Amino acid sequence: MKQYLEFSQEVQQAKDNGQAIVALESTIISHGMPYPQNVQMARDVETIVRDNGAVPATIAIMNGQIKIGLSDQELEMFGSSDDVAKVSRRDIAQVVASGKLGATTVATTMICAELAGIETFVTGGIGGVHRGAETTMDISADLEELARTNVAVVCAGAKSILDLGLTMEYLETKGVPVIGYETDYLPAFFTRESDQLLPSSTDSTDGVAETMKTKWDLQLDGGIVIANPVPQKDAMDADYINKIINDALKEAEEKHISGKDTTPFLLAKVTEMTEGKSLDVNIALVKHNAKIGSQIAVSYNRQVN
Ligand code: PSU
Ligand code: MN
Repeated sequence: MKQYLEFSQEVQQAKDNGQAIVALESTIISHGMPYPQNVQMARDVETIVRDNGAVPATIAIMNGQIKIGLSDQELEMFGSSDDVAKVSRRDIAQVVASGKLGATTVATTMICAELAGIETFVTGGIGGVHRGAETTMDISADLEELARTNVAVVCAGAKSILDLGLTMEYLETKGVPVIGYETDYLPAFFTRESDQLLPSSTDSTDGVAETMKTKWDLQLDGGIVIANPVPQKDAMDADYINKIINDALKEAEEKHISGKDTTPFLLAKVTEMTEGKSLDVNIALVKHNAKIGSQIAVSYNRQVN
């Protein structure tokens, strides 16, 4: 297995020195945001992780290797190329074997982070149960991965392009803890709250790290969702963004968008229809997640060493 992993020098050094490391995904760069804001976001997030005492490891696939940590030049390539595959669990072997460029989703980044020995992962939003899943069966592989892979995912909840109620039901069935960070309700990405009351919440990053350690000490395999709402000053008006999301969903249906194209289509539509306003919010919340996630990673690292 190790033959497929290639650590950047920075991440290898962090491992050797026992420093806290934060995993970052690459699909958010290649399929989640437009160029060049995506590359700027990726660089800024890495800086925030470093400023908060951890080492960033952006994960992606290239030249038949799973890269743990990307150079500045590689970030630019993943952000600007339109020939990058969106890689979920089912696609990993093929993309690695073919030597092509692959961007890792939340599910795949969790798999690679676990292989690399990284327990904390920061992103924007997770995939979930899509609206209408009772007929389409479109349920993100991110949820199955959360059920089985031991990585904590710091996010701003999930977008209301998804059915948030069904997403919470699915996570409950699969035994995945969802911890609200300074919130009692599941954040809805662009807004601080949805109508989904969470089973637990905390305002302590040490407390989150303690729960991670305890869960895995108890051999309760699987991930943990830490739901960290978008900062108040950056949050969007719920009525405004929900109307746009509904219009985007309608257009996706009319155009018969399905499978792995659905989420990138909806993300791009929402960015377009808000004239970039949603992109600014997206970037703001990822940066906030990077700060809180790094603090969690540092605390976890201290507790296990
Ligand atoms: N949600 C976002 N931004 C994203 C994604 C989701 O707000 O970039 C990406 C993540 O990589 C996530 C993936 O893992 O989309 C989920 O895709 P799907 O719904 O096809 O499982
Ligand atoms: Mn899907």
